[in-house]
Amino acid sequence: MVLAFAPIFSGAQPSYTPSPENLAAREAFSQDRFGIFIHWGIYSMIGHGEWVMQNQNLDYREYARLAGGFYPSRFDAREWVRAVKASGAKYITITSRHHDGFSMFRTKASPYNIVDATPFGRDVIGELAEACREEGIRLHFYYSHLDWGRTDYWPRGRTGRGTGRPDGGDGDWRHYLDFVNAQLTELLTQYGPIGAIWFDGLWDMDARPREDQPGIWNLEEQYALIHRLQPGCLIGNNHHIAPFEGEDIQIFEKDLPGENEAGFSAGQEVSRLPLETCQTMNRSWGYDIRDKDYKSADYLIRYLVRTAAKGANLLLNIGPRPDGTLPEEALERLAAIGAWMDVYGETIYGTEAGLTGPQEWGVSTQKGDVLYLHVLEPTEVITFDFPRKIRSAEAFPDGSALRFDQKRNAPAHIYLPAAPEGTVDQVVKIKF
Ligand code: FHN
Repeated sequence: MVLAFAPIFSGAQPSYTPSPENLAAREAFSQDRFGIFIHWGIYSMIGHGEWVMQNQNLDYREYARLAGGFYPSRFDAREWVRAVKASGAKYITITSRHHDGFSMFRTKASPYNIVDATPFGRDVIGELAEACREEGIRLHFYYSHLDWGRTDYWPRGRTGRGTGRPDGGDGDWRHYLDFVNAQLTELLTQYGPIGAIWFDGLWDMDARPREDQPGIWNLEEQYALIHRLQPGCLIGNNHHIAPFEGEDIQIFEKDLPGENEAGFSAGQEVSRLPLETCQTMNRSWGYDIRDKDYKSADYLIRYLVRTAAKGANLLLNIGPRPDGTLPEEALERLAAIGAWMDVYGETIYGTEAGLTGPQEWGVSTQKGDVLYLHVLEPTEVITFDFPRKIRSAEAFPDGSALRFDQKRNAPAHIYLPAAPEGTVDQVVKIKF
């Protein structure tokens, strides 16, 4: 039996006008420039990433038995938050529920959750919320629209077809949407102010036209609910297409805005909303015991710089182990990025894309009448077109004056001292 989706609403929040709280939250979000993504769930026990249920066609009833053995004995929310804070990141986005359908938080909407279904019995999201509050780190929730284990998630999308759910499910899509609303309500009433809800999985139904998507997923009601419960809570949706009405930020997966290297961003123009790029530290989102292919700290710092130069935030992912620890490789990278941000944070936080677009030698960020040139490819002279008169150029952070010339209708040149061996990013600060 294949049931059609009952038409619920025609579009996402019609003619949405963001509230003053929401506009202030957007501004604060854009100032942050750097956040940490955490993909954690019972799949971490298998150690083959968060898609293991789909990739290995695991039966949903058998998979659910994992919960009975989930006991992350070394989980310490404060340790996580301190490591994140030391990296210079300003917020954490954690998977409250991923596609496997297991809720990592206290919920009355389903017994399949960390408090009721595991011997651990602790609300890790609640503990994280408290630690974030203590340390001044904002908390965002990832929330999967799609579900590979619920029988009311029917008709099925293009994934999760091999998890053994009965054909036809129970055919009650409205029931599923009510469950989603109930969980969103819990997430926004149990844990204090939440910076953002980060949806994912809408692409599961991408065989259906774009204009049908808000109706299928009930976005109008969901978005209105979120904004009613917490007007300052930002809504982002990793649907890989242009934002729908009611969304407050635009997300790019493994791509800098305007680029499409990963292949997820083909259908999305860069909007005027605050932007965020999410990226993995190794190749995986959820913990994969086989994956030691970590990007170097230098690479990640440069990626953060490139993201800021696009006027976007970087959301850098970590997949904690089943015992609740963060892999050492991740901790080392957090520390290295933090050491760099301690010195260079001024050139990243609160900046926007620089007037000078990407060049062969690097990129630029800007704050008011200050431009930061980030030289990522060593060179002796940087050449760039700049529409404003340069008043001064100095090396950052030491402040030593740099020789420059700028003639009318000709590119400007800045003459650089040799960068010490191992310089990740040679920064020039220009006032104009
Ligand atoms: O399927 C997910 C994936 O597991 C992960 O959560 C990423 C993060 O951006 N998003 C989805 C793929 O688009």
